[in-house]
Amino acid sequence: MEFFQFIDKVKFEGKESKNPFAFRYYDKDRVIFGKKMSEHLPFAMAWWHTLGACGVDMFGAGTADKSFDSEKATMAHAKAKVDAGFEFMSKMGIEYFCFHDVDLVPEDEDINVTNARLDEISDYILIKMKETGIKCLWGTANMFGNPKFMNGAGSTNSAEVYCFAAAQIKKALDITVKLGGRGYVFWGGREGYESLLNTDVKFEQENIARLMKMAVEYGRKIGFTGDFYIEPKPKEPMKHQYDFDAATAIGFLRQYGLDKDFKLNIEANHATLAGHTFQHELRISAINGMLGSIDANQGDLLLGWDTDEFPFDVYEATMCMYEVLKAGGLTGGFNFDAKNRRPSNTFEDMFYGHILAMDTFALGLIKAAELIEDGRIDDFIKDKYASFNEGIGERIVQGEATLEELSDYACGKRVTINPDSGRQEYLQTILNQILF
Ligand code: XLS
Ligand code: CA
Ligand code: CA
Repeated sequence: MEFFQFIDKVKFEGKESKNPFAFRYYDKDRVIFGKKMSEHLPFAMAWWHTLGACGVDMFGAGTADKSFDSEKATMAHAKAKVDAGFEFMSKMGIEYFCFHDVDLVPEDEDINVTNARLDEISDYILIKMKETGIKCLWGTANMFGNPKFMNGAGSTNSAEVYCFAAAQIKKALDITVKLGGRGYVFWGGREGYESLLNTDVKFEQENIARLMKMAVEYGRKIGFTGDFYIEPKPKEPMKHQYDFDAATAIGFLRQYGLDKDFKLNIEANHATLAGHTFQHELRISAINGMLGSIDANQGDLLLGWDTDEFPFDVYEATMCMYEVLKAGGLTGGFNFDAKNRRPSNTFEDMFYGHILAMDTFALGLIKAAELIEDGRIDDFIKDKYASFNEGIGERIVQGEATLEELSDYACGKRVTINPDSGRQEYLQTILNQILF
C-alpha cells in the first residue's frame, strides 16, 4: 500500500524552484570540503513524531490521522507505521531513523509480551532496511511515559522499578544492535526532581550512573561499538533535570568514569530551555570531545516549553554547521526531533516540515563553509590571543611561568594597556554579508 501517493520523490531543484515538494538547497551529491552533503548531514526521521504524533495537546485531541489505515495499538498498526515510515524516508531521501522501544510496538502490561513484539517488528524493519538501504541512527528506551516511572527510572526510589528500567534498556540495546544503530541515547525525562524535601540527589545520581555502567557493560558484551549519548535538557517534564546542559552532563560522565563510552546528543530546543544558545551547547560538547549527535529542531523563545519545531532559522543552522565543521563532523547524525504544528495536520505537511528542515541545514552547511573559507572570523580570533604566542604570554601557555614572575612583570610595567577591541559588530557584519 502506498500512503503518500501525491509525491514520488523529493528532488533538488535549486533556489528558484517554486515546487513545494522540492529541495532548494539540499543537493545530496554536492561536495563541500571534500565530502558530499549527504555525508555531512546524515539526516534521521524520529519515529515518535513523524509516525506517532497526531497533534494531541493539553487542551485538545489529535488533529492528524496517523492510523495508516489500521487499528491503533495493534501489531498491524505497528507494521503499517514501518511501511509508512520507509515509504516516507525513501521519498524524502532521509537515510536514517531513530526510535524509542515503545514507538515501535504497543506496550503490553507484561514486559515479555512487549519484548516478543519488539523481536517481531525488528525482523520486519530489518527486511525494509535491506530493501531500501536506510539505516538506524540511534535507539533508546522510553523510561518516562509509563506511570511506574513517576519517581524516575535510574533515579527511582523503587528497586523493582529500577529493574524494569534495566530490562527495557537491555531490550532496547538488543534491538539497536540488531538494527546496526550508530548510537544509544539516554534522555533523562524523569531523572530529576520537583522538591528537595523528598529527594536524595546524591543517591539518585549514583544510581543513574550504576545503571549506565551496566548498560555500557552489556552493550559492549553484545557487540555494540557505537557511542552512548546523554541528551541534556534542563527541565520538562521535571522541574529540575539532572542532565541540565552539556557542561553538567560532561561533569557527571567524568565523575562516574563514563566519559570514554559516552558523548552527548545535543538538542537545539533543550539548549535554549537551558538559557544557552544551540551553538554554545555544541561548542562546549566539541571542546570536551563529546559532540556525538544532534537533535535538529527549534524552540520558540516566546514560549517556555519544548515546542520541537522543524528548524527554519538559518542563522542558528549556520552557526550549528560552523561548530560541526570545526569539530570535524559528527559520529552520529541530525535527528529531526520535530513535529508539525497542530493545525498542520496532513501528510503533505510531514513532507513540508522535513523539506524545510533539510533545506535549512543544507543552507547552514553552505554558509558555514563560506564563513570558514572567508577566514576573517577565524583570523580575528587567532589574532585576538596573539599576545600568548611570544614572550611572557608564551611562557604562561607553556606552563613555565610562576605567579611571582607574572607579578614582577606587571609591577615592572607599572600600568596596563587596554586589551584590543572585541569588534563584535564588525564580525556580525561579516556574518550578514556571507548569509545574504
Ligand atoms: C524529549 C526528548 C526525547 C529524546 C529521546 O524532550 O527530546 O524525545 O530525544 O527520548
Ligand atoms: Ca530530543
Ligand atoms: Ca525536545
